Amino acid sequence: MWLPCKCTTKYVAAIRRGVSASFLHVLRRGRSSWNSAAFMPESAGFEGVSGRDALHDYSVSHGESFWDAVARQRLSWIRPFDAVQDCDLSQGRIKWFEGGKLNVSVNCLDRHVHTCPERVALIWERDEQGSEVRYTYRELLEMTCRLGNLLRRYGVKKGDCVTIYMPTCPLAVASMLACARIGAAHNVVFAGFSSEALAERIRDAQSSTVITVNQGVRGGKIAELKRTVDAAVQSCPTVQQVFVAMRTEKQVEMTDRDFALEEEMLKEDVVCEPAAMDSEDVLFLLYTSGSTGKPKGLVHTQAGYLLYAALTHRYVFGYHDGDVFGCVADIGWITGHSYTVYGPLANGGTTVLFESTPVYPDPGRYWDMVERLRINQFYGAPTAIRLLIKYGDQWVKKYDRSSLTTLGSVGEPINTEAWEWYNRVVGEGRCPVVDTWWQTETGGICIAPKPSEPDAEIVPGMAMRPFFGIKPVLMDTEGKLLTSNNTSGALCMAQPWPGMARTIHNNHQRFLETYFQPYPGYFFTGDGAYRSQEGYYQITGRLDDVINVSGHRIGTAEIEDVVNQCSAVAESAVIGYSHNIKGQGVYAFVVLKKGVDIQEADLSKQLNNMVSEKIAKYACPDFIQLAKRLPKTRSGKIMRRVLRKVVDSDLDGLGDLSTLDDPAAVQEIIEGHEKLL
Ligand code: 6R9
Repeated sequence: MWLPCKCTTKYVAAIRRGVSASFLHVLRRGRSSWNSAAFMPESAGFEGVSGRDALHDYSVSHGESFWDAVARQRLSWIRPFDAVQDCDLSQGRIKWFEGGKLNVSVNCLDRHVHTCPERVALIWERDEQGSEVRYTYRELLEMTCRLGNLLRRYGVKKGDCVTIYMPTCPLAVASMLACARIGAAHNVVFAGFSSEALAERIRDAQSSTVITVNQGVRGGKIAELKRTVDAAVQSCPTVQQVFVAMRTEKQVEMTDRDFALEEEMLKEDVVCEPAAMDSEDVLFLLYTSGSTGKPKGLVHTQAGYLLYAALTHRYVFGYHDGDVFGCVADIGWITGHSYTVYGPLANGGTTVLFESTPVYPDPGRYWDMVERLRINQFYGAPTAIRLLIKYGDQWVKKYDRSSLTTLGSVGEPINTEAWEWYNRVVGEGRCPVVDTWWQTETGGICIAPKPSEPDAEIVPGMAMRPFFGIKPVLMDTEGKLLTSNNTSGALCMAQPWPGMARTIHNNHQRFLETYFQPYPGYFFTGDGAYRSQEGYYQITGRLDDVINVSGHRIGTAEIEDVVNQCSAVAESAVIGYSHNIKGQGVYAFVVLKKGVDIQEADLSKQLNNMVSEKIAKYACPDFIQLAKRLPKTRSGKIMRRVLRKVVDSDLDGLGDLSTLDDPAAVQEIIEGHEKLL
C-alpha cells in the first residue's frame, strides 16, 4: 500500500512557482475566504439576523441570498456562478450555482496545501491496532495527482465513471479525489458487496476502469477483493482496465487487463492540472436500495454537494481547525463520502479512515482509537453502540476520552437506552449527542440537534432541528400538509437545498416517481416522522419496503428476488423485524414449490448462500418461516402489513382483514410464527 514519502516537495514548489495563472487565482481566493472563522450572519451581511433560530428562518425565507453568500465564502471558484439556483420541486428540477466553474479536488486539497502543506489530512486507522499512518495534505495531493495522471494516461476522460471497490484506505480517498480532479465521476461500491452486486453496479455505471486492492483486511480477516472483481468483470464488457493496490503482501493473479496501482503511480508526475468543472457536472454515483427494483445510482454533482457536506460537517459537529474528526463509516456508504472524505477535507480538517470493526481485537477498539488519535468528534452508528453496551462499561472507561467534544449517530433511529449510554458512559455527560438524520439522496445531514444555541435542549433519540436551508414538513395519508405540532406523518422537504441528489443515473423517470410525484411540489424522503409540541422532529422509520439492517439500507424486494430464484421456492415475502442489536433483522416467509421435499436446515443454508453471493452477507435472513401460502388481497398483492404485525406479535393490530382473499392464511401464518420462536 502506498505509504507517505517525506522527501517530495515538488508539488508545493510547483504551486509556489505557479502552476497556472487561473489556478493560483483560485488558491488565493480560497485562502482569504477560508480564514474568516466567523459564521455567516455578520460576515456575509445578513442584517438584523442574530442567533441560530433567526439564522435558520433567514436561510429558509431568503434561501437565495443565504446560499449565495455561503457558496462564495466557502468554495474556491475558478469562475463565479451566475445564478444561485434554478429549482422546481414540482418538476424534480434541481440546479445550483450554474455558470460557476470549480474543481472539487482543488477545494479539498490544493487550497490547504497552499496554506499548510504539512497539516495531517488523513489518519489511516489500519485494521492492525496501533499501526496508524498519517498523510499530510501535501502527500494526499501528490497521491491524488499521480492517480489523476494515471487515469488520464489510461484514457479516462471527463464524464467517464470509475468504479472503486476498496476498503476505507488512503488510496481509496485519493482515487475519489483523482476522479474529481480530472472530471470523471466515481462509483464507490461497498467492499462487502458480492461479485454479482458489484457487476450490476459496474454495468449500470458503464465503467471502463475499476480500482481495487489485492485483499482487504477487516477484523483480522482477509477478504479476497481482487478475486471478487475478477468474477464481476466477466460480465462487464465495458471494463478495460483494473488497477490493483497492494493492501497485503499476497500476490494475486494478474491478467492483461490488470495493472499494479502503486507501480503505475510511480511513473506519474506529482502535478496534475485540475479540470474546470461546471457546478452541475456529475461528481459521483452512489447506489442505494429502494423499495422496488434494482438499486438506484443516485447522482450528486460538484458544487452544491461539496458546499453542503462542508457546511454541515463544520456546524453540526462543531468542527474547528485542528480537530481530529473520527467518522467510522465505510467509504462505500454516503456517510463515508460526506463525512469521512468530502466534508472534512473541504474544511481542511484531519479525518480518520477506520478500516476495522468495533470489536476487533476487542470491544475497546473505538475508545482506544479515540485516546491514541485524540479524536474530538466521533461519528458512528446505533447498531455498534448497542453491540458495545453488551460488553460492559469497562471497555470504554479503560481509555482516556477527554479529547471528545461531540458524539454523532447516524443510519437508523437511536433508541433511548443506546443514546443514554453513549451520552453518559462514552461522553461522560459532557459531549452533546447529535442524532443526525439524512439519506444518500440528501447528500448531507438535514435534521440534527446542532447547530443550536449553546444551552439549547437535546432530547434523547430525537434528530430535532432542521439544518440551515432545510424546511421539513409532514403530510397525512391523503397528501395534505399537517400544520400542527404533536403530530406524525410522511416526512417531506418543502424547499430544495444544494446537497440533494439530482437524478438517478439512467433513470430520471424513476427519480421523479420516487421522490417528487408522491407529494407534488415536495421532496418525499420515504421516512415517517413525529413533530413534537415544541416543533422538534423524531424519525419513526421507513414508510416503504426498505429496511435497515445494522444501518445498511436494503429493499425487501431485492432479497425476495434472490430467494425466489431458489429452485425449491415458489414465492416469498421478506419483511424487517425489530432486532435488539441490528435495529432490524430480515424475516423471510417462504412458500415451497409443490412436491418439493427439503430439510429446513438445507433450505436455510441454500438461501443464505444465495443471498450472500448475490447481495451481501448482511442481507441474509435471520428467520425463514415456511408457509403453505401467503396472505393476499383479492387482487393478489401480498399483505405485508399483516406479516409485520404477526412478527411483531401485535395480533390486536392486524387491522382490517376484509380485503383478504382467504382469511385462514393469516391463522396459519400466526401458528407457523409461534412454532419458530
Ligand atoms: C445517512 C444514511 C437512509 C435511511 C433514512 C432513514 C435511516 C438515517 C437516521 C435514520 C432515524 C436517523 N436513517 N439516519 N433513521 N434516525 N438519525 O444512513 O443514508 O444509507 O441512504 O439511509 O436511513 O430511514 O431514510 P442511507
